[in-house]
Amino acid sequence: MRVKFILPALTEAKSPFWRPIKYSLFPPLGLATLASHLSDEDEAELIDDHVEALCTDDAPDLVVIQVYITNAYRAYALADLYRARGCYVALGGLHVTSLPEEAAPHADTIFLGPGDQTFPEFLRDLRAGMPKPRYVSTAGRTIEGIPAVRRDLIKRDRYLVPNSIVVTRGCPQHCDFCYKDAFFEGGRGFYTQRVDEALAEIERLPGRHLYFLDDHLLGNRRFAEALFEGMRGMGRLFQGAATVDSVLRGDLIERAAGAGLRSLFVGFETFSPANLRGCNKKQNLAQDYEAVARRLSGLGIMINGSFVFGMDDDGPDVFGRTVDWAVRNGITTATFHIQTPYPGTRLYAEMAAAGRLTCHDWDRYDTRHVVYRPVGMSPELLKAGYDRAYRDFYGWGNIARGARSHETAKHRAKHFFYAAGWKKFEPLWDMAIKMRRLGSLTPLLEGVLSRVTRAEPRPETPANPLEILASSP
Ligand code: B12
Repeated sequence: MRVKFILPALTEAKSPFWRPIKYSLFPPLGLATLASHLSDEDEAELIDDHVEALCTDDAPDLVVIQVYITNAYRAYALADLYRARGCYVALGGLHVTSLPEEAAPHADTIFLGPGDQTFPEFLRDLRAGMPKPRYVSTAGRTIEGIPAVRRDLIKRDRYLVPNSIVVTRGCPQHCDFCYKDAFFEGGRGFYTQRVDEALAEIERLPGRHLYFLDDHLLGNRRFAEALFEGMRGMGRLFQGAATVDSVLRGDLIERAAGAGLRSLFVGFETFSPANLRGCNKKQNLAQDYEAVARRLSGLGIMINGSFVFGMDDDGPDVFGRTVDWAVRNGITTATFHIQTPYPGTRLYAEMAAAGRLTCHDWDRYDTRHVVYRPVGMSPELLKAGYDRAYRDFYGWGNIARGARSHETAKHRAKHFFYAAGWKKFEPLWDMAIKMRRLGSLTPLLEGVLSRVTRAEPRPETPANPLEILASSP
């Protein structure tokens, strides 16, 4: 069977929101995971529309498309095109799970929830000539013992961070704005790989740097402890994501640092207790955010802080206060979001019931646009404040001020290099991406990087310095 896996891009590359550096960060791990269920006789191709030309004049037997909210329209158009040509089309992913009735007319089969059990079941049914129109992931969900990700299908040289990896699914928390509860409905909402399998997957990855894309890498203490224990001495440097409370609790974060954690994505989201209660982000309530920043800085771990603007307790002063706090506390890279109610979430249901949704164009549900009526300010003010927050945070003065907040010269240098490297040299990355030469800047940066991270390249494969610049999805 000839199978084509497609990750459609959000819009045409000419869109004003197109940032090559952002969309060349990570390969489509979800699709490469599904591809592992094919048999040796099958011919598989994996196309990532963000980083390569998508040719549509072929006619594979099966087309598998991953649908996010912002690529939904393009995904549906591609699905229609292939179905008109007689190909069997399967659609799945977050947006299909949120809005199955919207997706169904564009597919022969749709999938709700993670595909680790349902996709192999579908393949068996398809080969037997009896595929169902809908597969729903429910009981028996696990990633223990699933086959190794088909990394051979990933074109590594197209990505800044080809070594992305996921060793868990979901998250133990239940924030109202998150897609997770709907996606994992009817079964387990947080589960892990087996530690030995996760370590084997890490061993298979060349180079030195890893990026864990898990929603909450510290979410299961026992698993994380064993993982970090196993990683000690592997000589890896890695990035991941975790919650504020997990950074402050016990010594897990020290163990992570000992295993090579160098940068952490932390969901601070808001300083307002009313906002935190409003969105059910209980794990952040009454936590000392400054202590989180101090603890991580003390361990030499850079912070990619996530902040959301436009919750109901936010007024026009929220932007300045947030940027000021982030700079003062040495946050290296900041990801600001305009609150976005994704379909399927409790936030969406509440906004819809209150008649506050002002836009149903999914292209604009990208956390850069205001798609609802805010309470504490006008939509225009919210958008302008969000844009200003990015400009101010990444101004040269604030990059230098943030760097100075760290105690050691090494951390100050790392901070400056990462923050400036991510935002100030974007045209340089864009040029390298355009020339499909992401490795071409290696010699230039290698010296600088080895100074700031003391990274000795692993003997068998040289480290790619660009990988560790990409600390801010
Ligand atoms: C890496 C990543 C990116 C990367 C690229 C994505 C990529 N190459 O896959 C980049 C940086 C480009 C990115 C950008 C954006 N992202 Co993003 N991203 C992620 C992240 C962190 C990891 C994705 C991943 O690899 N997961 C691990 C794999 C194993 O899981 P998976 O991809 O979901 O695949 C499984 C299932 O979904 C299912 N499945 C998926 N497709 C299909 C298809 C079929 C047929 C079947 C059977 C099953 C199936 O089976 C897979 C195996 O279980 C997720 C958070 C997360 N933890 O998932 C956010 C996430 C997907 N991103 C999100 C958002 C909002 C965005 C942006 C809009 C942000 C922005 N402001 O620009 C953009 C737009 C992306 C786009 N193209 O439309 C949201 C999506 C919310 C939603 N409801 O759609 C998420 C969930 C983050 C969040 N917590 O809100 N992102």
